This record gives sequence, structure tokens and C-alpha cells, in this order.
Amino acid sequence: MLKLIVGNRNYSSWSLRAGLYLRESGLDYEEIRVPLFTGNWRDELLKYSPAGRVPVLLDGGNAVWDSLAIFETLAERGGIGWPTDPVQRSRARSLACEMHAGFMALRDELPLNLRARTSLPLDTLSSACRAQIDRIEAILEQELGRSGGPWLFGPLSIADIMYAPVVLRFATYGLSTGPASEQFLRQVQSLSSFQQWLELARAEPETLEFIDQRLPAEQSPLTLG
Ligand SMILES: N[C@@H](CCC(=O)N[C@@H](CS)C(=O)NCC(=O)O)C(=O)O
Repeated sequence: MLKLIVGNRNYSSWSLRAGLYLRESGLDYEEIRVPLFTGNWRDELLKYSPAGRVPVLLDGGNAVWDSLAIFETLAERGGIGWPTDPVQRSRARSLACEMHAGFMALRDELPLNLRARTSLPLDTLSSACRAQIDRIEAILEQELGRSGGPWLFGPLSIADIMYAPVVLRFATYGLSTGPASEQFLRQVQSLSSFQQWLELARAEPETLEFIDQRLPAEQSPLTLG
């Protein structure tokens, strides 16, 4: 059976993507959690993948690491793939790669923290981060406008999986970024796979101070969200 190695479900955005991908693809698999930054997590991860990062897919004796490699591999086996139209497909691939390789300020300043809710004024963010938020809104607005929804290219595709965590970050930090982000957020939250993941995230015992400290002191992520 396929095995998927994931990190902390509350904090790891790449694990979330892979978890959504496998659940939505309806593939039979087992999830193994290695909580990052906890105990001997690094040694534990290195047992599964030389890259030492999550997610990792174990397919018998074969390890597939890095999210896009996992999605491409499983798309060949009936998992969620790309739009069928070649032009749409190349756009979807471009957007997926843009997410995979970029948005660093946004990642640094708005770390994933699914169970937390706070309100972060936009002017506390760097101009690079604000420009990246604007870029996300523009992407979502353009693609949802073009496809008519419910997902970026109509049916759920790898591109949607790539953009799902970013709107969840906007929800955590109470950022009102625009109607397209809000529409896309509602769509992600409507997935039973996401609700299941969130429930597991809420039940995780560990907290990561360097992420939680992004929240005002009086707001504990364990009691909010
Ligand atoms: N390019 C990788 C990124 C994976 C990644 O950075 N995962 C984070 C968790 S979200 C991780 O394993 N961090 C461990 C570390 O920073 O050493 C992918 O697409 O899967």
C-alpha cells in the first residue's frame, strides 16, 4: 500500500497539499506523521527521504519526495491531474510552478497555522509580502473569472491543490484580501478532505513557538479557530 509521510498537520503546508491530493484522488494509502521540530524528527525523516523534508510518498521500496513529483507520479495512476485543454494545462502548470518556487515573503511572514485565528494588520507585513498577496488575489480572480469555477480550471486540478494553503493562511491571519480569495477559501473549506485534516490538526499535541509567536500573546492557537 502507498504510504505518505507528513509533518505537523497544523503547521506544514506541503503536507496539507499532499494530504488533500491523496484524499481527493480517492487513493488507498496510509499516512505516517513525523512532527517536525520535535524530538529526533530530522533523523526520522532521513529514514524516508534523503531530502529530509515532508511530504514523502513511499511506493513499495521507492521513495518519491517533493510535492510536484508526488502529484505527477500519482496523476499517472489515476489521481487528480491537470486540465485536459492544452492551453489551460500549460497555465495550470505555470501557476503550480509559480507557487512551488515562489511566494517566499508570504511563507515567512504568514506561516500556516490552521487552528489559529487572529487579526494581523496588513501594514505590519513587508511590501514584498503585500505584493505577493496581491499577486495571489489577481491569479485567483483571473482564473475563477475565466473558468466560472468552482475551481481554478473548472474541475479540481493540481493547480487548486497548490493554492489551497495560501487562502487558509489569509483566514488564520484575518486578512481580507479580496472576493476571489474568499470564494476560493470557501471552496477549499467545503472539502470533506480538508475538514478531516483540520480535525486531525486540532488534535495534535505539539505547539511550535516560533510559529505561534506570530499571534498576539493573548491568543492561544489551541483554544481558537
Ligand atoms: N519543495 C518541497 C518543500 C517541502 C518542505 O519544505 N517541507 C517542509 C514542511 S512544510 C519541511 O519539510 N521542512 C523541514 C525543514 O525545513 O527542514 C515540496 O514541494 O514538497
